[in-house]
Amino acid sequence: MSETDFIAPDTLRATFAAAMSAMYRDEVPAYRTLIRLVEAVNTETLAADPDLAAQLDATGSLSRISDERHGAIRLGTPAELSMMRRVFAIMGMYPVGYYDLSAAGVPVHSTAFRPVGEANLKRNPFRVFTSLLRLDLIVDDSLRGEVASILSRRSIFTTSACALVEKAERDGGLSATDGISFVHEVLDTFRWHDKAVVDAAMYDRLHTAHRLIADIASFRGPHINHLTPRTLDIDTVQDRMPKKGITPKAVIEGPPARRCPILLRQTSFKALNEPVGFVRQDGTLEKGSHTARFGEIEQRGLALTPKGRALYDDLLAKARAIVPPAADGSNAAEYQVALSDVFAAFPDTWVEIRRAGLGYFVYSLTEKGKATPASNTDIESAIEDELLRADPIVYEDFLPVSAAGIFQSNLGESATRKFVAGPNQLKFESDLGAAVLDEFAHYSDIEMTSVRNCLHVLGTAAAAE
Ligand code: OOG
Ligand code: NI
Repeated sequence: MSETDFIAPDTLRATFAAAMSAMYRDEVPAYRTLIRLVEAVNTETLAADPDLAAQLDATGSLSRISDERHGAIRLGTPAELSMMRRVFAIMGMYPVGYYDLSAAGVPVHSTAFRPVGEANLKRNPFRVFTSLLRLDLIVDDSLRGEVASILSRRSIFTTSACALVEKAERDGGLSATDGISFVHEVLDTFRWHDKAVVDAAMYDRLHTAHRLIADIASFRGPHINHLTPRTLDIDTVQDRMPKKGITPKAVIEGPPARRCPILLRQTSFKALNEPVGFVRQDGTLEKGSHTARFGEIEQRGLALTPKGRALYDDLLAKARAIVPPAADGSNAAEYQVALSDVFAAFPDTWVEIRRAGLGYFVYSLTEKGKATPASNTDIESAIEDELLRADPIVYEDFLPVSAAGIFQSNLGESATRKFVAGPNQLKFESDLGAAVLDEFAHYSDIEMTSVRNCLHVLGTAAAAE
């Protein structure tokens, strides 16, 4: 079979994302309600803000908004993580970034599998925040051994999924027919199981060690724990959630509301308490429940440079020191005020942000620029003369403090504890079987490529920048 006969990884990812969304909509009805609300607010926002609509259109990202989402899973073993990497690679999703959640009291470290490259992101931006349990953070030796042994007994991928991964790797792709089976088989790994693989006593021990350990080790597979649509106005969706019978968490994670959105703002609704059957030694079931699956929304803004990110991290830390956000949301209003005050130090016009080198932008020639005879000018003058336009590059990744806030809001205050271990990216990468990609290098590449495409106006001066 020649390469052109293979189904495109982008098509597989889009098909998979749609199938996952349909499955989650069936499994978690509140998610269906949330999707409808987000779609309505996005339509209203675009109608009320023609500039935003025009900007999204000019950068070719308008059409991706409505099917934009991410999901999250938590894996138990290095073997699961490395196989997951191979599965995602077939759908054009690669590990980007390393997130250490141990500092926030969550015994996992994570990456996000996502498409890289502008064209692939535009085709379908689906990504999966993927965490791996850090067994070394379970202090009780005997429990650690038991968790390892429970996890070693499960296989989270179907036999056909594994066979298709090997076939795709061997041949360099999958036929359309194999691609359809692949999506179907892989989806199975993300399914919810209402029957646990442990008895109630073991579940309680795991749960006492950490709720997340119980979530990871008690089931046959790593059920998708949330899916997150992208909204263009998170504050409005947050306000309207209660009217639709959904209770959001009190604080929106990330930067405050601003004229120029940066990075990522996220909020979620509380995880559901779902009936589960625990399995006794003799195979009979005992009734219980488990809390894991939730819904989330996010608003994405400008990708920041290392300089911009350092400023963001610094301001966020300051705001959190002034008003440490309580897990029960009781000081949410004070926290929002502190956050907005502190973030006054972050410029809030695109021009200032760009000139200060705080964010990444994609440059393109305007109609006037295309019609102008070749010149040799600098970026600032070309923008002033309306030969060039600069559009913000959207942040495609995640934020560790926000992720920790999302984890915490679903784990309850009692689960808040600090682990002494620090980040361990090398161990994570060795378990993954690959290095994670550097997010900054990726945005910088997109920016540099766009500058090179404007050489007609900018001349050789820009190429050297
Ligand atoms: C993942 C939480 C992180 C986000 O959007 O920051 C996340 C999890 O709960 O497994 O999804
Ligand atoms: Ni999320």
